[in-house]
Amino acid sequence: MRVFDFNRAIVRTPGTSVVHGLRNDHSVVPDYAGAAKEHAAYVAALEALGLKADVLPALEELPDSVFVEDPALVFSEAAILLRPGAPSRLGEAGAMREALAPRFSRLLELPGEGFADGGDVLVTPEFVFIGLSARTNRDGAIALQMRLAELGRESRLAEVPAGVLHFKTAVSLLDAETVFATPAMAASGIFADFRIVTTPEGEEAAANALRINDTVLIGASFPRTAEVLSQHGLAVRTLPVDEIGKLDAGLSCMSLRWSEGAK
Ligand code: CIR
Repeated sequence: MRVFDFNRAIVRTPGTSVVHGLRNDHSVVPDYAGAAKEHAAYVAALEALGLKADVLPALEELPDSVFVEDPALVFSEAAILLRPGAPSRLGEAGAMREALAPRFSRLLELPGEGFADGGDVLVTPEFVFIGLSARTNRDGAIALQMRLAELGRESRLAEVPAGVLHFKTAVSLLDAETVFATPAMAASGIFADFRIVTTPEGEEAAANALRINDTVLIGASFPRTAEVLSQHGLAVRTLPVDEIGKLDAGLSCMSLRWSEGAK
């Protein structure tokens, strides 16, 4: 099985409170109807790619809870409940525990009191990168390394470039040996063992692409990215991300993905 082969997903419907989600730039205001439409298109795309997507109900009291990638990390064999690094998102872990318990026979928790967001975790075939960011601190990252080791998974810590929310804001996996990264991430040296495709100028936000099975999902506002990735022989599918982009989010953030029944 390849690390980007999936047949299951968990997503959560955005509440109307999503417009109050955390964001860096308060000069732009996300639109609820638009965000809901983008989310619906995203779920339809996952289903079209062959995933069974379980849609959890909206949680109005947790504005960022649509970004289900952050409070947990899931694999075929187990799920790990994380501890989101933003105070307003802490409650998402408890809600996610309820969703994961019936779906995973092995559910691990992050020991200690450190913080770790799933957006800072990039799974590659050989090991798992854990980005140190404003959301994932060293204690949380080391605690996550312990849990990953219990699952027989090696991991490496890496600094997230300054001003970048999550590790995966700036990089995604295109295939087993290739990443798609912003120039800053590409220059960091973290991906010295990988082939790097760099985001076209002005399309740095496209770095949060999402490889699912034989397709790469990218934001529809990144035409040059579509061209570049198609030239690399990848099947590209575009999705609207303007509203969720205003919430500093991208395509990976809106689902937890795994391959049920895989060895
Ligand atoms: C936040 O700031 O936490 C949300 N507004 C966006 C989370 C994006 N999640 C991700 O990149 N995994």
